[in-house]
Amino acid sequence: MKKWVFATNNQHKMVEAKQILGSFAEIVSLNIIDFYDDIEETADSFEGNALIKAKTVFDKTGFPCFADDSGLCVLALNGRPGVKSARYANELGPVDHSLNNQKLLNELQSQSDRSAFFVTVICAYGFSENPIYFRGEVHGQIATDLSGAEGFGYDPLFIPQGYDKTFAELGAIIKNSMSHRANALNKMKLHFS
Ligand code: ITT
Repeated sequence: MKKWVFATNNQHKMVEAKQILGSFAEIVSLNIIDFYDDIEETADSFEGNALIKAKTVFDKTGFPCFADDSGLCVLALNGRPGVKSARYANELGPVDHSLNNQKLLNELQSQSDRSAFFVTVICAYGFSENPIYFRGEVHGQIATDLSGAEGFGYDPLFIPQGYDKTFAELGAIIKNSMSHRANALNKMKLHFS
């Protein structure tokens, strides 16, 4: 089985990637290759930040790896929080999912259009001369209240198209069969098959 380093510090992404990739590859985390640095995500695009993460790990360790930069884009907010999804409510401080969700509900209070989509851009770095990108999206609506306990981040507010429950209510099996991350990772899987 292939061994692939996933350049992430987000354990939820790690668990999802393992479920999505299944027996296609063994996913190795950063501590296994002795990488403990914090990586500053300074780009203004998902592609840019995914590249920064994957290139930083490859340059320091020499291990080919892939990184995931993701976020939620809300149409009525002109695409915000977008690349700033992790620190939407607390730009300079720690990531606080519950504050992020509350801010999103407040900002959408008077909006009738609650359409939104999640994006994941995967950057695979060190496998060939140039970085390779895989983009996945899932479209849906932002709920008017938080529901469900599974997943992470904005999952308690995101209702994917064709469902009437949030990702946090639908659970991992359904989320991982159709999510932005699944769409991007399945493209990567196909590319390397
Ligand atoms: P790494 O950079 O270490 O991979 P991170 O959590 O900092 O982890 P991002 O910079 O890509 O990752 O930020 C992603 C944010 O977008 C995350 O904090 C959530 O708020 C949101 N997000 C991304 N994917 C999500 C998902 O599947 N479900 C819910 N929220 C998600």
